[in-house]
Amino acid sequence: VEASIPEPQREAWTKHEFSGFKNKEDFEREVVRHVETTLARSIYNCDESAAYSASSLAFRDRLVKDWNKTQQRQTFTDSKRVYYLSLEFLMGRAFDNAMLNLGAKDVAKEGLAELGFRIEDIIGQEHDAALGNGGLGRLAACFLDSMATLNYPAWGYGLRYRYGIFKQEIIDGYQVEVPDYWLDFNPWEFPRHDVTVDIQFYGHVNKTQDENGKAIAKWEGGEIVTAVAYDVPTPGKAASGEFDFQKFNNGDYESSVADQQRAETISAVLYPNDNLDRGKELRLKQQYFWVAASLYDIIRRFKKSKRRWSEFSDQVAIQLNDTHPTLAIVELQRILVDVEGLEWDEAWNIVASTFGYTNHTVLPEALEKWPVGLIQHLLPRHLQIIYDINLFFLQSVEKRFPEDRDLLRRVSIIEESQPKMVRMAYLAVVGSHKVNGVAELHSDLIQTTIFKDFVNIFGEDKFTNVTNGITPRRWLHQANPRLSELIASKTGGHEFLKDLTLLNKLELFVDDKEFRKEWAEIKYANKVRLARYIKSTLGINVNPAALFDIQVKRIHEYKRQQLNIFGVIHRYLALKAMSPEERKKQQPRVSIFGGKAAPGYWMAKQIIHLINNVGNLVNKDPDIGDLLKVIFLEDYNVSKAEIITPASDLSEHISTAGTEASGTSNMKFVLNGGLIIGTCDGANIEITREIGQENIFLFGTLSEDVEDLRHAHTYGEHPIDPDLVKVFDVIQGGMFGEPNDFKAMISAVRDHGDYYLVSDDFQSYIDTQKMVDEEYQNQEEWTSKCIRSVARMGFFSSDRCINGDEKLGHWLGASLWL
Ligand code: 4GP
Repeated sequence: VEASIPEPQREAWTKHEFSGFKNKEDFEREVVRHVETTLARSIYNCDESAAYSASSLAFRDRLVKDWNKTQQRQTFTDSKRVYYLSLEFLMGRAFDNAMLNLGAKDVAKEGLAELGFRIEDIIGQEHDAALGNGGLGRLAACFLDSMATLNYPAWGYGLRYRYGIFKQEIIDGYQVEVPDYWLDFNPWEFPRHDVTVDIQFYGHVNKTQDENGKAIAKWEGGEIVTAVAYDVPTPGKAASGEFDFQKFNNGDYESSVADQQRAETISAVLYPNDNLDRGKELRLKQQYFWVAASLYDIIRRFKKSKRRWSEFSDQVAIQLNDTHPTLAIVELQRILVDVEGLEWDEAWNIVASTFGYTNHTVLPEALEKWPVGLIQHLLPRHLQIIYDINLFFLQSVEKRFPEDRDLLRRVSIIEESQPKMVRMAYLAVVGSHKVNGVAELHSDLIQTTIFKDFVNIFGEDKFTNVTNGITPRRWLHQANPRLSELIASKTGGHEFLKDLTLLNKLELFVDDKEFRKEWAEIKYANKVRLARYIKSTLGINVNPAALFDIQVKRIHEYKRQQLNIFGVIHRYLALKAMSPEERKKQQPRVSIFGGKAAPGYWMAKQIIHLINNVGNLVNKDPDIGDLLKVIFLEDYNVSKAEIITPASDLSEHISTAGTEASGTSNMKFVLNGGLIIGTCDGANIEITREIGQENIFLFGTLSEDVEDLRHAHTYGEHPIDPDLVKVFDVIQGGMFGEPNDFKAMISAVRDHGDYYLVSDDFQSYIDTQKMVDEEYQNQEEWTSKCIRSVARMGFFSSDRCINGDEKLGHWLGASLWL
């Protein structure tokens, strides 16, 4: 390990090495010191915000010690590194997570109490780091947690957006977007102003020859934007080893003067689209800026080890989180050929064995394509390389399948459309050694639909499945501390947080009445907490004893919040038609919604509007009272999910079969002791396999029947479900406000082919909800189902995704990434 301090002076360093706080007194001293010095406040002048700043700095100091050691250890052992490239990291809050993963929350809690603060209030001061849209970004965050906990030498590379996903406000029932400036105080990052790299855009390519007649391409001119590195250490659960190396310095970087103005606009804002590609030039700029800077850093680290290029892919694994970083494939080829002087084939072998690609969706509107002309303009050399990659690829296909002319057109990286487009997913497949989907059904689907031809060309082994997972540290221990304690008391401590399969020990206690009672009490307390939150934010009283039915996720037609709200209207009409005696027998329910719509997604915004308008009427209806409440929670995000998830009795995962690649909130809800109503889609199928079909409420069309139904809608008769017609009638009659506002929603089902099969699935949805009501009456049995389900959720830890599955021979950690 390099170190700049000579041997004789090191003693002084060792003697004064900062060791972090160890106990309450130390912690308090650190907090007071930070308030007085770092924050420059006079003593006793400390509000909750300052207390948060100082406490998080105290933890950061401790964290960074471990982190430095980890870095040194990794440099020393010089083993293969994993680089996770993701344009989104939906991290949420860091403070609580850091306290828990360092095992020092009690110390902080007592220390803060002595200083005059409640730890919950201090935790609540932190701004979410919301640099992601939804599932894809949150998966990246869970993977970081797992990689840190499992001690992998891993880095996540992302963009430090100044504005994360917008803040959602609901005004008169409509979504309004407010910019989310989150960087006013962020103690968790380390700016590395000395680690900068110039990134080039535009310009032209100059082709010359060297003295041996070898062609040389030089990318010249254009515009330079300087990238500055920021480090954000991720604490793993009980991480760190006993290594005690000297700090190594990393001051060996060239600095350069940045054109601040332009640089800021590139990384200013996260594109707010989930499962949707918008093809904006600035987005392409963001992508290249980020992959070029990341590769620079990756190669810099590789070069330190003084190895040969042929060893690159033994030392470096780069995982592409969706196609957003696909330009990294082209950029690495460019660096190897143009800058390092390798032959094309040699370079390509290195490239294609370095990258792995994860696909997250089969929705056609989400598959990324860029106009050839745009790439030509912005990245002229890269376009040439893409054309060459495509040429050599198509030549190899032609050789193997000389008869099949149409195949070349189908698999070409260049789509011969007007304008011509670069198909990023195809480029990612061609340039990676492994391609995975995120749940079994999804991985099967990509192999039989969008990548079918590529399976023929490259063989089945290149394509695999890694079913998503979630980190139990955040999504059980942090979000549901009481449940975590109860589980620990029965399974032999908190070991299950690092080996989630240990949850299976809970099966022994399913019939234990006392245990069930404690379990139910915790669920009730979590519902009370959510009820209080609803009261404080919306002013609406909900009864915690009612069935809490929750659907929180991005608003999208394929996720079918419209099916849910139509079902709620159907329930309301049914209740209104009952006599007061009959009503008394009904199961009270609180229907809770939350989620953002992309600002330009008009239909999704209509859905939000309808939900709010239904709530407005139903919640004030004296005939209904506690029997039905309809809640739309504003600005759903990670920290709110931590309150919402533990409070569900039932959660909804009701996408049209074949559209939700995996889903991960389904896993979070079950892990927190809630049941699911869902379709046979994404990871719902594997959840069912694990927990047993008697513990889940499945309904609706199967994915293999979806295409036939769509065909029938378009070319045959498409009678709308009569109960759904009644729902449409009251909406159109103005029961929930101006009918015109909801015209498009209804017409999508009735007049435009019902692409998402809302009408087809309506009746089975209603029937299944009825079953839910009936089963909920038997609370003892319901609780047993919840416990059994949690006991069987071990498979869904994100640790399994990183480590691979024991039974399958560690195929992700060991052979896919590393
Ligand atoms: C999401 C998928 O929609 C979701 O099913 C999956 O669980 C998640 O990725 C993580 O794999 N996809 C996106 C997207 O967020 O933008 O494509």
